[in-house]
Amino acid sequence: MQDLSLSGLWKFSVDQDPEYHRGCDYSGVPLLRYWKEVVVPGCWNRYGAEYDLFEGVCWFAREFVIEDLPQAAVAKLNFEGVNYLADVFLNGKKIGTHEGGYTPFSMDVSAAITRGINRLAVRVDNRRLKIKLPAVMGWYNYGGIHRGVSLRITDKTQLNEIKISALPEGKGAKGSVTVRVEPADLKVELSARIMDRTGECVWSGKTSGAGKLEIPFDFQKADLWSPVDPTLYVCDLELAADGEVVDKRSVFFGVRRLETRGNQILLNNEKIYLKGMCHVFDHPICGMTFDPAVIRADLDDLRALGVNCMRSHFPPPSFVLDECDRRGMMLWLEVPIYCLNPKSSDSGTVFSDNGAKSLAVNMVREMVLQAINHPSVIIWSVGNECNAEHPEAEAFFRACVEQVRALDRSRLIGYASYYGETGCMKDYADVIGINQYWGWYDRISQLTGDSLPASKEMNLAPLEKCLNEKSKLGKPLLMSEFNADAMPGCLSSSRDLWSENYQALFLEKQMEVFARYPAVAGSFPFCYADYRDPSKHVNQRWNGLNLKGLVDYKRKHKLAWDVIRRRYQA
Ligand code: ADA
Repeated sequence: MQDLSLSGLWKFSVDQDPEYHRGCDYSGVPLLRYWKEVVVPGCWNRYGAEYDLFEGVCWFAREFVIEDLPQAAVAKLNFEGVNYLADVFLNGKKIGTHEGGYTPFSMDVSAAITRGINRLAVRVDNRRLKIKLPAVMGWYNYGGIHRGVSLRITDKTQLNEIKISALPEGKGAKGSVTVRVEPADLKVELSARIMDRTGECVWSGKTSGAGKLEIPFDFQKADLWSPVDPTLYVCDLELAADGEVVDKRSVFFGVRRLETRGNQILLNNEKIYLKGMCHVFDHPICGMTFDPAVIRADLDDLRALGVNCMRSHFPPPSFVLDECDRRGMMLWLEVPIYCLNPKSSDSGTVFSDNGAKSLAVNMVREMVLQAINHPSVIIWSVGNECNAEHPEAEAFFRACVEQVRALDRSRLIGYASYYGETGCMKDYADVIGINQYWGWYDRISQLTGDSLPASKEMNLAPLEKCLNEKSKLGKPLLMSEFNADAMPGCLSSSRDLWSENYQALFLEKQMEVFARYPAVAGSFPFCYADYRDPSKHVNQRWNGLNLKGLVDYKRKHKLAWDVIRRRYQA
């Protein structure tokens, strides 16, 4: 078996006339002399100032050499994230198309791969009119192959969709290992061994069959995964065909149980408060490419704040999931089903469009399959601030929730509602997410940034009313977004709007309110760091960045950082 990273240097060119070049395939020709050399993963907006505002079609191409190719090779190209539409070509053959910018996908290239030099080309299109999800750009529309690329070659068959479910049982654990192998009619043998953190084998088992294979397991003594003690187990898998081992994988997992009881979230039977934080990853140097050094520094800073759960509008790459497993940082993962907002009176909306629905369901599927073995993931969220009250929304969200449940029943389903307008999601979600900005947007004009004379004071009465009402739903309430923008460095002893002082006061007051409602099981200030936000009007205050960060775009702390640290470390 061979694992090849295809991240690194690629050739890159902007397609200045995608219509004229329709049907082009640069994988059939030698590497292109006048193309620029760039690093993948990366966002093209960071490849040079001239690409910063570019939305369109770009081509990426590279060569790789395969010296040893088995007769019956199974070869899979794995992309961790390409924004937005990716057309993949290998050696002059179109392999496939993928839609969606933030979830991984793999393509079978067994029929196109060859011994010796291989030529790979990817056409990436991030034109806004082509983008269906997110429905509007609430974060910057960076283009490119912004996450890693790899190739896996095995002989005859390959391990796929590995799923390890493990729940505490008495003092031990009980669960199963499931895999899918292709081709589905080939008889294979699967063996698995589970090791604890000292490396001692706590269980081993075997099975044989074709297509989907499952081995149940249990072991007598298990250390549970929790933020305080994030114990991991590793499962070593071996797949054999005709008595010969053809594929091997090692998968980390944890043993823990999540459930809700009334308004509470329980982890391993104990009530837990989610000391959360939203994070829309963006950075002046790497854009939305999760640079390992940058995200690790962010996670260190989140730990210093006392944060135990992170929420993002889109799923992060796998190495971040690994990092969170090891650190005990819980995750609220969300697909970019973001701000789908048809009017309630309209019919034939995006919710009833079968293409949009199957795209949404597929994104959910890709998110869950990527993260299914990660104990840090506690919530699968199927969206943010959509019109879930719309009569057509019900079938749409039901399909998303059913997709989650078909793959995983061991985590909680979430949804971040607009000011508590949960619509159909109040029945489908296990936890009720409430995004609200009372005390902020009612006090400013978004167009000019000026204050509105109508509301001179911060008025949190509507927040209290909302919490009173929602507490009656009998489910945990998660304050999934709240904050005020603060211009970095703007200090004001009179706590003027847009100052760091007002933001600090806003968070203090909101948190004070939450503390009085036992149904509030977690709070997620929006957000950790300032980020590029095209939805914000450029005005007297906003400069293209969303300024709700507790740290600025370069990660310098604002005053609010300390407010949250005091609350969360208390
Ligand atoms: C919404 C949205 C966020 C952000 C926020 C804001 O709640 O979910 O992405 O745009 O508003 O800053 O206004």
